[in-house]
Amino acid sequence: MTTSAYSIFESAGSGKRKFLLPLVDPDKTSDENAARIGRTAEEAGIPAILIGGSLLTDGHLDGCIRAIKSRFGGKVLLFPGNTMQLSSVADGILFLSLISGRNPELLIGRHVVAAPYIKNAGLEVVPTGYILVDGGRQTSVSYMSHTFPVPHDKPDIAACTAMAGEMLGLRCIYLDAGSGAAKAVSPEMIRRVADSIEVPLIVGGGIRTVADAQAATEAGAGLVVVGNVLEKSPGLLKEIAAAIQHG
Ligand code: 1GP
Repeated sequence: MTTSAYSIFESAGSGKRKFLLPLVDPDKTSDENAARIGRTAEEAGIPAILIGGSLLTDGHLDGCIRAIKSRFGGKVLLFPGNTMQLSSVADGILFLSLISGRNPELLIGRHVVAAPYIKNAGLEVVPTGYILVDGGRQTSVSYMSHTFPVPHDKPDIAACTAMAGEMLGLRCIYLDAGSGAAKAVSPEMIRRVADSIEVPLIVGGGIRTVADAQAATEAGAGLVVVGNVLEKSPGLLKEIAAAIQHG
């Protein structure tokens, strides 16, 4: 039986394993670079790669996924910025509900539009409570979604939001300071959220170094997402994976 993406997340949720999830933005990544990231991730023992971005300007999503999969045997999961970013070539999707916001379109509206495509494509669905956290500057997500992030120094708000998401049946929580955040989600907030929920916790946004990734996992993140910095320093992928993926 093939492993589901969620079972990978669950093993991280139980605290036994920690994983790096590289994030590939199809708009910024050539096929050649996507294949290279796939090969490096394969060599580093990474179980899944996320793919998505705020915008998709060149329709290159399917090709980018195929390029990753040409060298990578793990899961390629959609992390869609909008309903234009769906692809049956992927293995699954983080079905994101933006629970830190109060924009009904991103809590349920776009999901209604996307649901039949996702079902027909046979994608594995991972219902994900997405919590946007202030990372020190306005992010594309905040602008595009018309939502305010949770203040950086309000871990209680993040924890209560995560608890409510779990109670609503969401199967993982993603704390995101947004791509290129000036400051990553604080260890204090990660700890407070991790202590408040049972489901796997993903943390990303502004993680640039091995130390940043370790700080996130030590505070309770099971899965750490790194995007931007891998475009400039591809070697970091293996370094971060080696530092956090043990056990
Ligand atoms: C953004 O969490 C991801 O949604 C990754 O952020 O690009 O800053 O690593 P970075």
